[in-house]
This record gives sequence, C-alpha cells and structure tokens, in this order.
Amino acid sequence: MYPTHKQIIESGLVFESNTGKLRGDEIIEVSRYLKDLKGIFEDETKRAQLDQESLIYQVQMYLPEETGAPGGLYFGNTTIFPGKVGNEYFMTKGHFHAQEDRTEYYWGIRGKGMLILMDRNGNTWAEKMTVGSLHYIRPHIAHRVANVGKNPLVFGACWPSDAGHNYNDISKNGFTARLKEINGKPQLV
Ligand code: PAN
Ligand code: ZN
Repeated sequence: MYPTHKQIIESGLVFESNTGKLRGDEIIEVSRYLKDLKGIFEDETKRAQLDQESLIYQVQMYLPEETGAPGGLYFGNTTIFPGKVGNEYFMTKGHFHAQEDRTEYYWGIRGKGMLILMDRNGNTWAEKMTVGSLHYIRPHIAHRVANVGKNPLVFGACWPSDAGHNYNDISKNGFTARLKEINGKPQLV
C-alpha cells in the first residue's frame, strides 16, 4: 500500500542491532550447507568426508527493488558458523559483482572474522572484522568472509540492486591466497 498524504506508518522492517537479525514479511533467507560448497575449500577430499548436512552459513536479505534495477539498495546479514575444513576456516563462497564496478558495505555485528579481498591483478589481502568494524568494498574487488573465532560471526551488508553476483570466476579460479589457521592464528597463504 502506498501511504496517503500525512499518514504516519510503521516501516514493517526491523533490524535488531545487537544480533543483526532482520524481521519483516519480505525477508528472504538462504542457507548454505557443506554440500553446497563443493570446490570452495582447498582440501576437497576433506570437505567431502565431513557431514554434508552441516550448516556453514545463512543469509537474510531484504530486496525491495527488482533484481537489476538501477538506483536501489539491498540490505542483508550473514551468519557464518565456526569451524574449519582441515585448517581452512568456514567461509562464504565469495564473488565479484556481475556489474563489477558496483561497491558494497559490510560491517561486523557479532564474532570475529576476516574479510578477504582480491583485485583483478590477483592481489589478495584481508581486513579484520570485529563487532563494529566497517568495511567498504571498492569497485572490481572480489569479496568473501571467513569466521576465525569460536562463536558464530554475524555481519551486515548493503549493496546496489544492480550489482548482481559473479560466482563463476571464484568457483573456477578461487582467490590467489587462502586464509588458514597456522600456529593458532589466521594467515593468508
Ligand atoms: C553478501 C553475500 C553474503 C553471502 O550479501 O552475498 O555474505 O556470500 P556469498 O554470496 O559469497 O555466498 C554480498 O556480498 N552481496 O553482494
Ligand atoms: Zn557482494
């Protein structure tokens, strides 16, 4: 319903700032299990041996504009559960945006993570993600997040409705460095 002149209404959307949870009729939820992450981790043999029904991450999204519409903003959160495949932390698939110059904000809400970034020249680096950390993802930068803590990691995201997702390049070639636990701490190798 489009509001009438001088009407005062509820937004119908809630963002719980302490948990990062989104509530509202139009919130979409996606779950990624270990079985959905074939080829994402370096040790594919190990990944295939673990319980395929393990929930690795969940995404909540609010997509108020049509996919691909210019000028709109999408909003979401991601919860990554703690764990590793071998010594590689549980992480998102990661992607470039389909319209590669489209940017994004991420921010840390709960837990400890690492935002892994890669440019088109094959340079990979990472930003520490903590409660309250804010991350601007620049144009043409692939992005993925790993949970490096012992508790669930929750982060928020806001991206343009015409960004789209290119998962192909990452599923084919990966990032040029992997985040692993070495001597008890996260390192890009
Ligand atoms: C995020 C991601 C979300 C899940 O909303 O889509 O964290 O990661 P993958 O999409 O790589 O599985 C975002 O970056 N949107 O553009
Ligand atoms: Zn993105």
